[in-house]
Order: sequence, then structure tokens, then C-alpha cells
Amino acid sequence: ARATIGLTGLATMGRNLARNIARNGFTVAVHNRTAAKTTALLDEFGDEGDFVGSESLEDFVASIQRPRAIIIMVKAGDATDAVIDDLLPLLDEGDIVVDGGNAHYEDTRRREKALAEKDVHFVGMGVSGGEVGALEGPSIMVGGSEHAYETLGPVVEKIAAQVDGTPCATHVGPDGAGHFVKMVHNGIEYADMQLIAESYDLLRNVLGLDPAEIARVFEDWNSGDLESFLIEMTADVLAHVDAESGKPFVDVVADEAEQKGTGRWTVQTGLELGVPITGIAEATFARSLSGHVDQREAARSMFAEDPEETPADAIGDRDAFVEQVRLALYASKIVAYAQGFDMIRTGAEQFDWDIDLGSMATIWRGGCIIRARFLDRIREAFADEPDLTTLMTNGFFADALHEGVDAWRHVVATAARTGVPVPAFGSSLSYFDGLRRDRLPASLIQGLRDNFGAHTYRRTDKDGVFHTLWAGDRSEQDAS
Ligand code: 2AM
Repeated sequence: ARATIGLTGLATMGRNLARNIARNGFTVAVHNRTAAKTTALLDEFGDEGDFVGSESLEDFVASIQRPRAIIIMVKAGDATDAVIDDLLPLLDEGDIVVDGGNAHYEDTRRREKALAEKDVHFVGMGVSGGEVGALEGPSIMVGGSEHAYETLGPVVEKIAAQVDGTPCATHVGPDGAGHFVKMVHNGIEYADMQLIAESYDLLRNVLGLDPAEIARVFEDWNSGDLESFLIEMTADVLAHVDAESGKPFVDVVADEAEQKGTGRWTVQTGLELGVPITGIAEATFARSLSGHVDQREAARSMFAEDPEETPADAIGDRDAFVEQVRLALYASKIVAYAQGFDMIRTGAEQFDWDIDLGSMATIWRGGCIIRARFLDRIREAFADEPDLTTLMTNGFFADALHEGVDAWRHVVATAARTGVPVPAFGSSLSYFDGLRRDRLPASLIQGLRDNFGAHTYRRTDKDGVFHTLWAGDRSEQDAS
């Protein structure tokens, strides 16, 4: 046995990750259910490093040094369970099985528990960055035991993206923590993209800029606080012209956004944990709405008339509105990340994971889709204030929100007047106001609940739990 680590499942992600491992000087055992993929990898890329290819799972397992670390890269779900079942009889105590797929963190928790009973370590590993990231350096969120990380860490930290000499990989926490954080990462990515899309829509349909002009706006934004992979890519996509029609690429693409499910998982989990991740939820629902073609057609013909023409007073001059959209985008983005980190903190409390929030920002700085200058600020925020309850109140972000709030309100109001949908801008502003307000109408909700269901309420002026006899003499009872 001479391989440092093994990898089974050689579709694009698995193949690229194996090549990345080999290119970094590790001997990697490779296997695929259909052996042709293994042969193809060795034929095409065998000279990139030290691969040990095996046709059978037995030979594959035998080619790996003990304690063995074996990464599974197959489609999340039944395939993962099938591969684990095939592997288990071949493993020894103390071996480590790593799931590098996009598993739901509850599945990872279940598998970790089941394998622990057989003295095999199971590690759920979130890998972000797509095919290119897998090959050139992804962001890697590793769950499972600390013990397993002692073996895995050196490989994972070497193959990950590096930013300022720091690897974009870390041990997030036990069992499902890595996949949980990967899930929230994807949810934040949904919110980020929706905010960018709304910004584009405003510049296009309120200001009347064309895609090429908007591409230049995004290019400009990319040299400031908003600097990020997604903003840069937005400029690229908007500047692209369709070769066949000669039209802007965005104008020939069907406007129905698809999804593979991690946004939905994040929202479902947010509901279960009671975390208001409204930006991610709105982003996910906005994709769903775009796909409801029949309803869109019906509503379009019923309500075809334009709302108010773009009110000149609402816009001022063009550059001023562009700057207001930028400020609104930045403020909304702060809210989206505040919500995402709130979700990670809540998950960590719920499942007893000790997650260092600053490290999550650190490992998202490179390799993944949401990589951005912004994440350095988040890292600093948690370094300065480890007990920060919401990112919004950290000095740097609080200043940005103070600076942007008037523009934010103006942009959301203008969107409402001109009929441009801004679910993510609008809901993030409401979230900000919800937390900021002195009193919330939740007191009225409590009154209604007590009236129709005797659900009781607490008071502002004394301790205890109370109920008013609404149908009787309206006296108040102590219900403690
Ligand atoms: P295959 O090449 O033999 O189809 C993505 O589908 C990857 O997961 C492929 O490498 C595929 O192997 C593998 N895969 C899918 N289902 C599998 C299963 N039940 N057992 C083993 N590998 C599987």
C-alpha cells in the first residue's frame, strides 16, 4: 500500500479533485464503478502526478496506507449509501470515509453515527468552487472528528485555494458541521446572486441603461467595497453578445432560473431552526416564481399597463442613482451575510458544534463562488468581537449601513413606484428595520393570539405570564 489517500467516483468533480491531489505531490489511489473512467484519467492525466489506479474496490482499498482516508465523490443520496455499504466490509478500524459530495447535513449526521459504531470515522466534507475549483483549489469545509482531521488536514489544506498564505480549508466541527456550513454557503450564494440580479434590473429598467453600459457599472463596482468573483462575472456575462443573433446574451437567455436544491435546504433548515434568513428565502422563491410560466403569462396580460413612469424626481441624475443602487446592494449584502452567519451560529448551538465564525469567512475568501473582499471584513469583525450577535452592529458594517440607509430606502421606494420587483432588496431592508425598531407590532400579534387561543403573553412592566378574559369581564389573570 503506497497511496496517501484514495478517491472513488471519477466524474468531473472527482476526477478534478484527484488530479488536484496528485498535482500537489500526494500519491492518490483512484477508482470508479465503471473502470473506463479510471483508465481515461490515467491515460489523459497520469503524468500530472502519482496515481494508483484500481479496477476493483478490493485492490483500491488495499492500495491505500492505513489508517486509510477514502474520499467518495458520487451523486448525493442513494449512491453515497451504496458506495459506503460496498466499502465497509473492506475497511479496518480507524479508517476514514470522506463524503465530498453535496450531502444534506442530516444524512451526514446519520452516516457518521452509523459508521462510528463500526469504529470507522465518517467525514462530511463540503467542497465549493465547482469543477475549476476542484482542480485548481476549492474552498473546503470539513466535518467529522478532530481525530480524522489530523490525517485529512495536511492533504485538504494543501489542495485548497490559498489566500495570503492561508488555506481556504478548515475543520469546521463534528459530524455534519462541514456540510451544514456548505449548505449555508450555497444559500448565501443564492442571496448574493439575487441581489446582483435586482441591481441589474433596476439599472436596466428604471434608468434605461443597456447591458453593455451596466457591464461597465459592475466593472467599476468591482474596484471598490463590492469587489468579488460574482460582481466580476456579472460584468463578463452582461458584456457578452450572442454570436447568432447579435443581441446581448442576457436578452436571448430564457428568464427562468433553475436550482439544484441547496437553497431550498437552507430555507427549510432556517424554518426549522427559527432563523430569519429572509434574503436566502426570497432568492429561492424568486427563482421559483420565474419558472411559473403560466401564471406569469396570465398576470402579464391582465396587468400589462406600466405602473408609474420612472419618476424623474425619484432618480435625480443617472450617476446618483447608480451610486444609490450600489449602496443599497452593499447594505443588502451585509444583511444577507448577517443572516447566513446567524444561521451558522444557531446550527452550531442546536447541534453542539463549536464553530468559529471568523474561520468560515476566512475559508470563503478563495476557491468558492462567493469569494470577495467583503469576507476579509467579516473575518476581522469576528476577530474583534467573537461574541458579535449580528454582523450588522460591528463597527465597519454599521458604518456602511448608516452610510447606505437613505439610498437603500430610496431605491426600494423607487422600485415599488416603477414596478420593478426587488424581493431581496426589500426584505433585507425590512429585516434591518425589524431589528432596529424600538417597538414591533409583535405585541399586537400576542394580543390576537391570547384573544382567540388563550395563548398568553408577557408584559413589559412586570414578570410573569398573563391571560386576559376576553370573552368575560376582561380582567387579567396571572397564568404563570
Ligand atoms: P459510474 O461512472 O460507474 O457511473 C457520478 O455519477 C459518479 O458517481 C460516477 O463516477 C458514477 O460511476 C458514480 N456512481 C453513481 N452511482 C453509483 C453507485 N451506486 N455506486 C458507485 N458509484 C456510483
